[in-house]
Amino acid sequence: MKVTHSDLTISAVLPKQFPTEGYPEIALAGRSNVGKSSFINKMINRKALARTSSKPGKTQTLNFYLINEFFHFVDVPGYGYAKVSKKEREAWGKMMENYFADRKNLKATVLIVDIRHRPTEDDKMMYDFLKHYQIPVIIIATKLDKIKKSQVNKQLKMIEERLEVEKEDQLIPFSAETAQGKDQAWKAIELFLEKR
Ligand SMILES: Nc1nc2c(ncn2[C@@H]2O[C@H](COP(=O)(O)OP(=O)(O)OP(=O)(O)O)[C@@H](O)[C@H]2O)c(=O)[nH]1
Ligand SMILES: [Mg+2]
Repeated sequence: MKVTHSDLTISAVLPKQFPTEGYPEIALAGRSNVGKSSFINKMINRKALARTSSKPGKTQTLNFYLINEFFHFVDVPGYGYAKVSKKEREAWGKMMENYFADRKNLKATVLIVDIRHRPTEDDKMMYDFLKHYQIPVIIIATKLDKIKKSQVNKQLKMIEERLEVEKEDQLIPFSAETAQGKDQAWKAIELFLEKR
């Protein structure tokens, strides 16, 4: 997809704030600081439309970015950041449940993992949560620029085994630094946007 337009529609917390125009949605999910917002920016050729940070916990709300007046990327706060109170974690869980459990517009979720690391228990829970709600998942193994070429296949296999990735779900190596994997990621996303 050639992106010519991108804009923040709304930062939402409560369901009543979610957009009502009916655009299809592709949501992001992943550990705090893994690179969700960077993924969006690279896909839409914007340096900083989605706010990123080297400190975890940058994204705190559900941010709906309208792309080409055609669909929304929904950036979500990450999980697994240790310095979060029980209360904050509960609020996060409630917000996620509110969105993922019953969102008709949601066509697929891009689950971002770090290609360098074994997916965490939280990653596995997130994947299982999405499968439970029968939400199609595209898994992006990001920060590809941080490992040697010779390591890529081994890491992908490890991730696939750890998450017990189901046959219908794609696993795509990606880098927000070099844009590797960008075309393949767009192809995967477009497939779900056409299913309307
Ligand atoms: N080298 C490299 N760095 C990356 C890549 N993607 C993201 N980063 C860096 O990782 C850090 C976190 O990126 P974000 O996009 O803010 O992560 P996030 O998942 O949105 O984080 P939260 O909003 O806190 O959940 C930033 O310093 C990015 O520059 C990548 O592909 N390669
Ligand atoms: Mg973010």
